[in-house]
Amino acid sequence: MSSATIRRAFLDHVFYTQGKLPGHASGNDLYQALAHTVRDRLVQRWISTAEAYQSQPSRTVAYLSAEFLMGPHLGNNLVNLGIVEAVRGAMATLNLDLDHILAQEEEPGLGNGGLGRLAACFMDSLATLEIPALGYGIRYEYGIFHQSIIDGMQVESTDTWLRNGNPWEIQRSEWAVEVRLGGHTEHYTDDRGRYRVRWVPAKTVVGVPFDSPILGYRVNTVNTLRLWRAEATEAFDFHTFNRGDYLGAVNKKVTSENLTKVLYPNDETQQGKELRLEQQYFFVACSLQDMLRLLATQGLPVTRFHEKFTVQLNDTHPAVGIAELMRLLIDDHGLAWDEAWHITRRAFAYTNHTLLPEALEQWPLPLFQRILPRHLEIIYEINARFLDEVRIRFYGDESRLARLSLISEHGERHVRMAHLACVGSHTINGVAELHSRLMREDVLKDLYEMWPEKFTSITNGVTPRRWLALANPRLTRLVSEAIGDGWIKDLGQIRALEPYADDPSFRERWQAVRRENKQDLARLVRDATGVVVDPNSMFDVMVKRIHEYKRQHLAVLHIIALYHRIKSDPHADVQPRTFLFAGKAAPGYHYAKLMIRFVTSVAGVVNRDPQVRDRLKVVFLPNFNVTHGQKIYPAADLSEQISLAGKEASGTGNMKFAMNGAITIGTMDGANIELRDAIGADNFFPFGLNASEVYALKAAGYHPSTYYDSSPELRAVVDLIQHGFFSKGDAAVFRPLFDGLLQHDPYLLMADFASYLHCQQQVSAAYGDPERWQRMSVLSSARSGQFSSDRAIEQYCKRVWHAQAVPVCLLHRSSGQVQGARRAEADGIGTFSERCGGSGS
Ligand code: 26W
Repeated sequence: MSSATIRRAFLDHVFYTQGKLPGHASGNDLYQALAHTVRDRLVQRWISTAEAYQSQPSRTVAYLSAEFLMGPHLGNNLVNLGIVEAVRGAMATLNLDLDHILAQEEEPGLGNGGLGRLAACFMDSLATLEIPALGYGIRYEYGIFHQSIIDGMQVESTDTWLRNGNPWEIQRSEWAVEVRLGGHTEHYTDDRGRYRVRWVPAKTVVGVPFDSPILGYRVNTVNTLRLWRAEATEAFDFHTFNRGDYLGAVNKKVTSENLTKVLYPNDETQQGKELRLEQQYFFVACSLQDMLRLLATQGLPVTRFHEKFTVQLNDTHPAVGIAELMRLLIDDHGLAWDEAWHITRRAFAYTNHTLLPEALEQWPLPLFQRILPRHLEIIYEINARFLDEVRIRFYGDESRLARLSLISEHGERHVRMAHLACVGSHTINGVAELHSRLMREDVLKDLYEMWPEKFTSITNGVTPRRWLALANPRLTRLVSEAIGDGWIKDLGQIRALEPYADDPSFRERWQAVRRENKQDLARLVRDATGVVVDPNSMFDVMVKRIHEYKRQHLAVLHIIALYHRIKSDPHADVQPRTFLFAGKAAPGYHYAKLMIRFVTSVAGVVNRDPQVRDRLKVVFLPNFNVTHGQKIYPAADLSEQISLAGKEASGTGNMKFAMNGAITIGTMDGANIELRDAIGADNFFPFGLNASEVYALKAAGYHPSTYYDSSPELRAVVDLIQHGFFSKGDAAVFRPLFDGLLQHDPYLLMADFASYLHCQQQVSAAYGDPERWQRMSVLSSARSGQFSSDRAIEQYCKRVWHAQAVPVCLLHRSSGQVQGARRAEADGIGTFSERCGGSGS
């Protein structure tokens, strides 16, 4: 693909697609034109992939997720096509800057945080590993809210990511499906004397699929991300319409379309909101119908559903799919219960992403009954049969029955979605070793004892394409010059970098790269916040959703302690640091919003104080998203992973930082433990109580005030806050914060404070020795290979999905090869992929 071809195609799109002369093209016109140019280069691969999958019987992974936090597509597609430099050159001949054009893309922020971003990394790895896969989700019209900081506080506004159109999607109206909601069921006996159920819904909505291409790295595979949008049915209530109530009828249409209007911005707190259950059921019902359609196009009967599809539940959000598949098989396809259950249990697998009790989904029975009356009957039946099994296995253990039931009877009755997910799945996994163990020993203990063989652990991973090759081109160049570029597809190879840690000239180049990255970030910070930060200072970074268990406020206590040291002794030995925070708080999570205000208030004082401001800077960068992450991870010196042990299921930011050469300070939580083991204890700063110590301390009775009483430094810090030092003398502002800390402190900040400060002291000492720090930094990247999402996907393929690669061979539109391939197959001349061989040309 030559620079001249790209240039020609681009200019054509400026003219024919955007309808502009190049001289009049806006930033968005240029972006749209380039996006279309690149999309055109994907189409042939996309169609070839569909043909390859269609023409052979391989298993397809259906990844069901209420969230896909994809981030911008254009740059990633350039990386995966291997044409970044060609395109940069083509743009340069037109006096255009590629980076400027890339920056025009509105990122699809269709996720809250870790879970949605994991789904995106998995889509990249599935395509790169040439695994037949479909991502199924919701096409939210408004993604995660936009965050601004006004007077130090979070202010939300809507994310209108679709306002300029989305060049990456193709609407597939011909595959629209109907989804029923509400109403009641009727029971009858059919003409063959069988007991049947008819669901009479209160309303019907239409699901329209929008497909986006997901290209693998340097392969022909282009998988599909299929997101559903809700629309009103065609005959949307013509009764009302005929009665002359046109506006009433239109209003019903609006109501249907509300279903996919907005992403719920809660991360880890479940509220029993009707619309959310409707969203979950809607996209799952659409997706299962779509799979049944695909099965039919291959001429396969529904009884072979589980052979063709392996359905992964990304947390419990799509778990209602288990009841929906049962309903489809029994009510629509006339299968007997046992046969339907056999198929369902072999099709589904469930990933748990959280141990926090407040995040475990439970739906109030009346609400579930109102929206999904037939599904509730099916869940009752699943439960009755399941509890019969439990009765036999655990004879006489009545309390176990209550604990295991799919229906909780504490207070108002609820449907427990995690129990449904476990009962209906063949495999259940946690997302890091510790998390999987705590899952077995705590939240899902009874289910584990029922079926220990179903449980496994697959540690999360992140894609090195987006998080290194795209986000950190300078480091990518340096690494590839040293060890070749095989690591981009096989991150284990990055270990070959290890010896370079001892090479002074390499370390110098390493440091130069990191310095330039820091300068870039400093510019971004200045433009976004007006704060000028010094790239020579240590960039100490904490970016993630704001949550008490993640303990951003513990990092702030450290900052206050350093501030106090300098104020008490201007000659105190304090390593210059820039503290960078970013992350969104759920709009209804007041305590988290107060934590943001705490960061910005401390920033206000520290950054203004002439005695301190050249040594400490504190910044809260608004609106953390994938785009910002791509600038932040490559520029961080220190990665803060300081959740209370036992609370963070895995974390994935920790991996992005480590790959990019940041050093981690972290608790023994989630994947931090495996990260420390991989990178080596010498190159990692662990602190704090571990999960069993946390458990023991809480069991023994935790008294946070004893730490306050016995530590003068902690007392000084807390007193400054209490006296309103960071809130212009208004002691009331942060009272909820420190009252909580001194009285209950559920996340044990007081207990971990001393250890954290001590560890930070060691971090400072290490940073003060640049040779040591750069060596650690190189080793951090070199030993991060196992945290590639490719490794995670390989494990899912082997242990959970039993899915194999299907290399894709390019079909040529003009040569009639498409029909040719189909005919050859019908004639029994081998399979399409066999004839193509290899990974195509
Ligand atoms: C129902 C409300 C709700 C919404 C989202 C509950 C739970 C969630 C997600 C499961 C929260 C989430 O994103 N969890 C994160 O998943 C990541 C990917 O596995 C992990 O790395 C993080 O540790 C975990 O917090």
